[in-house]
Amino acid sequence: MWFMRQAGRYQPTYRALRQQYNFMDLATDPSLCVDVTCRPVEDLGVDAAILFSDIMVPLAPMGVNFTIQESIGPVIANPIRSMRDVLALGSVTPERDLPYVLDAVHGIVERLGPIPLIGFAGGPFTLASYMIEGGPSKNYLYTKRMMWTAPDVWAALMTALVDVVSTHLTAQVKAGAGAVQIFDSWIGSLAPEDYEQWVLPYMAEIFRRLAPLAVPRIYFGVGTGSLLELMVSAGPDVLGIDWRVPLIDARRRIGPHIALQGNLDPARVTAGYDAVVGPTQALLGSMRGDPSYIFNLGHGVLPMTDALVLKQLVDLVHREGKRGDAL
Ligand code: 1CP
Repeated sequence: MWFMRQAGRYQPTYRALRQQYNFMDLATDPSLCVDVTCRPVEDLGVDAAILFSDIMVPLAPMGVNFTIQESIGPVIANPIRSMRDVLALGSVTPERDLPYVLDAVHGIVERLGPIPLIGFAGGPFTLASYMIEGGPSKNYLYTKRMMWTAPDVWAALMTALVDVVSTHLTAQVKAGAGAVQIFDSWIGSLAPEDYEQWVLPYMAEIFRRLAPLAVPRIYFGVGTGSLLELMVSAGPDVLGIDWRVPLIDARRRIGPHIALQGNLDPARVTAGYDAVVGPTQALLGSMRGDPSYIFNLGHGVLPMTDALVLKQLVDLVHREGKRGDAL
């Protein structure tokens, strides 16, 4: 078990650090990054770390000019809207352009010993949506309009992103990450036929390129109830889903040959431990004897979460897991 966003604002220690440093300071200073990544593992007792970074970080050396703004997220000064914009993007060599990420991976792996580190990147659709919209979006209008009305620009952008995502993840694994997760958080905004035509071929190419690394490849998105089978056909080893689909239904739909990850509603954890126990036991019970299952929330830990309740949840899952030992 581990939590998406297990390092973040719900931690008093993280909030204190953010008084002194902005987000990118933390992500680009290897010793701070090691500390922020390892803290939740040491405090909560989860079974894996996830690199403290952001999906936008590898886009900086391409020339994407962004800031991470408080309670908004990434905001981009020069949104990508034309072929000229796409052609102006640089390529990324992680060892040259993102040395701080790889230094942090080395430091984390050394500090954590046997506990695995999960490296990550954004999915090309989700990255493209920030690049094209210029920030978080509700309807993804510029993104969808590019897909439908400028397919050559879309293909050029997605092809460039396939390269960045694949090389960035490969470099993280070579530096010591033991698994990777692709956060394609916003693909749930797409109709299945649009996902299949405009996103799936690029995702399949990424998973093909990562296969020789022989580490588990996790694929996660939000609101993906109508996309599960298509996501599996992209070729991941693990499918991460949110709380809107019961895991047991997902298992029936995707068959036994892929691991599942999820999916307690993160809002539950903000409602106190009493609101967490029953649903967690039910979730674990539904997955008892499952061929391959990783406990997580259905999306990231929310900032208003009580760190103590999260710790109690970790202990509960570990206790129940031992009791069910087939878990
Ligand atoms: O100032 C702050 O402290 C900002 C909050 C914050 C944090 C803690 C942002 C801004 N990013 C992060 C870290 C982060 N981002 C991690 C750390 C590792 C961990 O999980 O512990 C990860 C994996 C991400 C990945 C990320 N960034 C995603 C995919 C995961 C998801 O939540 O769906 C997305 C969509 C982003 C964009 C982003 N960065 C930050 C915010 C607030 C957002 C979301 C904005 C939006 O709603 O569109």
